[in-house]
Amino acid sequence: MLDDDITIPYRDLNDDEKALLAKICWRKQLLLHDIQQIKDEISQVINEIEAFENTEAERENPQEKYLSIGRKKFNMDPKKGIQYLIEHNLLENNAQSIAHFLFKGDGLNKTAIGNYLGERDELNIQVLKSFVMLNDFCGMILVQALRQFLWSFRLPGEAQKIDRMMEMFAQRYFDQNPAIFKTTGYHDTCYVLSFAIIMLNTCLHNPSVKDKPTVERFIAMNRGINEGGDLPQELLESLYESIKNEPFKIPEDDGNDLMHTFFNPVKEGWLWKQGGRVKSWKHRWFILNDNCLYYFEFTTDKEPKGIIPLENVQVREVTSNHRPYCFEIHSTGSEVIKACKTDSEGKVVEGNHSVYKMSAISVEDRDDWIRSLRACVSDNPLYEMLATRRRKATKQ
Ligand code: 4IP
Repeated sequence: MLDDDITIPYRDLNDDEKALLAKICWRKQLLLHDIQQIKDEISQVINEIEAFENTEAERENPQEKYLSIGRKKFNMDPKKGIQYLIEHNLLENNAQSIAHFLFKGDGLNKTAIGNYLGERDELNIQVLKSFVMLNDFCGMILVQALRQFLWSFRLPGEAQKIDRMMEMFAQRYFDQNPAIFKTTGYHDTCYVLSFAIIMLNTCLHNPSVKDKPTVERFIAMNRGINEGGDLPQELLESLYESIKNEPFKIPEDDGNDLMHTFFNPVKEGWLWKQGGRVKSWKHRWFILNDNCLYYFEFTTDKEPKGIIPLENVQVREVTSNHRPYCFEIHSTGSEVIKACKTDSEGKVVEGNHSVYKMSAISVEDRDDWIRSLRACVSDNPLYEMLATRRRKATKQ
């Protein structure tokens, strides 16, 4: 008998033993094959039973079937889906019932929920109100409340819609946590702070943002937003820590809308830039940060060759006979764009450009630059919206 612990090399086996071993291996193969076959048959039977049970359930309970069709319709066209569910008595024709359905969200696509909640019709606005009211933010720190809210649907891409949704969020949070802010029914502070948190999230967790804000900078950025006064330092510190330790989870998107660019505004890379007076093209390394566009001769340079503050400018796609994938930063008036650069003698001088024409390396790269720049220029509707609120919150 062979001891379990002793391994005999194959070459030391005699012919009978080799034949026996071959037989055993073959049997094992057959056995494994049979086991696999049995497994396949079992899973087929399970599938058939499940399919049978589902049809039975639908036959017995047509509501289930209508509900499933209604959800699919909603995901393709939210209004039609809601209409369908109302017609089949699965929803009452009122804002509360619809809001409950969206809040539960079973089987619903978060983009579709966001689109429905963002519509301007009276019913949709009422549904949005009820939806926000279903959230319980009592005693939550603002970051937690934002996490919950921004995870329940995907914010749509239009500034007006985002504004309306964030406005209702801020009002609800304020109503449930009045002690945190000044007590005059004033929720602009909460609105401004919510966006400050969203931006902090981008800065801390977007790998292309090199200059990570410290807690002191975050506190300084939020000076005066509590009706002209400051929010408690401990509050701002706890918001900062929460975002630092755990980034926001936002529902997947197609990466092609305003909110996406707002979350990811920073970019860097090589571009060709045309001169202002002399129209030569130069290969420059660009960094987009803090609402400014910087360009350098080499990626390792400490000092930029030029700085373009993104104020009173717009960005557009253009064509050029000399280079492909061009876009332009142009002034909103007819004046020269405010910018500074280092001249050939190393002196800092004003720029001469009424447009900055750039050429990217591909269509995608050009479109990405245009998107990222637009998210940073101060006429971005989201920045406008925020600036208005900030003025109200700081009582300027
Ligand atoms: C220069 O051309 C470069 O293109 C400069 O770019 C540009 O300055 C100059 O614009 C342009 O005359 P030459 O080197 O052929 O003389 P860079 O500074 O990146 O080297 P900008 O303002 O684009 O930085 P004008 O406006 O000074 O002519």
